Amino acid sequence: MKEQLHKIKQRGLEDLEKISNMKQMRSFEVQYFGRKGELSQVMRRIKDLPKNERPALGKLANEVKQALNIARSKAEKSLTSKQREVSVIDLTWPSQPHRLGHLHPLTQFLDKVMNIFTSMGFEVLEGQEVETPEYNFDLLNIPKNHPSRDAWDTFYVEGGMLMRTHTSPVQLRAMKKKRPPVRLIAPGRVFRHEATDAGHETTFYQCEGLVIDRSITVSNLISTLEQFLKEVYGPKVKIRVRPEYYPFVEPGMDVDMQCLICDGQGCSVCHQRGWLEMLGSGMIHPKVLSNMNIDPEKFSGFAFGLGIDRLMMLYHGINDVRLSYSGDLRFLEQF
Ligand code: FA5
Repeated sequence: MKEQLHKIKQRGLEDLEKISNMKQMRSFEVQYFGRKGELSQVMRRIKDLPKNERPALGKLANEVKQALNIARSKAEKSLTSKQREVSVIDLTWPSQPHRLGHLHPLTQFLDKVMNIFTSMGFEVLEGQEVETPEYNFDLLNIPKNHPSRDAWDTFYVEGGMLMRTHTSPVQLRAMKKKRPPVRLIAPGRVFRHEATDAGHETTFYQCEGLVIDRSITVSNLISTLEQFLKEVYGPKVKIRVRPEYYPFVEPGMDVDMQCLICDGQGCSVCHQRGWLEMLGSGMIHPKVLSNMNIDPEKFSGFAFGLGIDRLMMLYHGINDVRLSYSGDLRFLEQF
């Protein structure tokens, strides 16, 4: 057995010198150290030897094992990293399954909104996210030092430009090229410098609506919005219209919807009111019509700004607007 152990050691050291990749290294390990490996088999037989021979042979077997192990790890280190790579990459191994993404719930909801309005004869326009103060405020009848500029504080960027606080500037931009009659919507992102909570974000989506023609009245405005909300939430949806001040409309009004998260009982999303403001709207102010080079004596119109995030929240029963922008897959994968 002593001789056998010496032979195993010698052959093992010779075999190690021939090894040129990790695959060979793994078979070497199995051949010598594996459960059925040569060395293990010899070591298992030591217990059957006469008692007085066991210590010396046990010691020798351990020395052989240790020597082979040290030589093995040296040989493994000296294998180049390239050889290692080749040995561990198995090109026939099946690849990881691909996870398919899908449209964000806000994008899906915006598609729904656009489908409803286009079916009502509206066209869809896109506006710019970086605006001039003139279009975001002045031409909308919000001159410098007007207190409502405070309510729409925003982020200013280089060159005196700002991140638009609402989609309303698109009304003016669209009317630079168009003449009445017009019926259009302009969805897009808007930005505000404000504290966030379950119902408020600093970046969110609005969808502007604009209709200008002869003899347009408040009842056209209310019926259009009511029709839209019923298309989205079903005929039983409860809405209320209340007067609101916006400098660019006269009269101005907000449309609230009964909070579907708490069924009107009051929750953190609706600030315990049971109602949630979904959009601002009104009849376009004659001054703004004039800024569009439209004669307010001949034409009238209405405009609205839908809060897409809140409409989407109520549609899906989501209780925090910030989830939409969290990038959390546990949230996104539900849609
Ligand atoms: C406006 O932005 C007006 N431009 C709307 C308008 C258009 C009025 C045309 C008249 C005519 P307001 O600041 O209220 O209004 O915002 C409109 C809607 O955006 C709100 O009803 C609400 O649904 C949503 N909204 C407002 N602030 C936030 C916010 N911080 N986070 C999420 N949604 C918001």
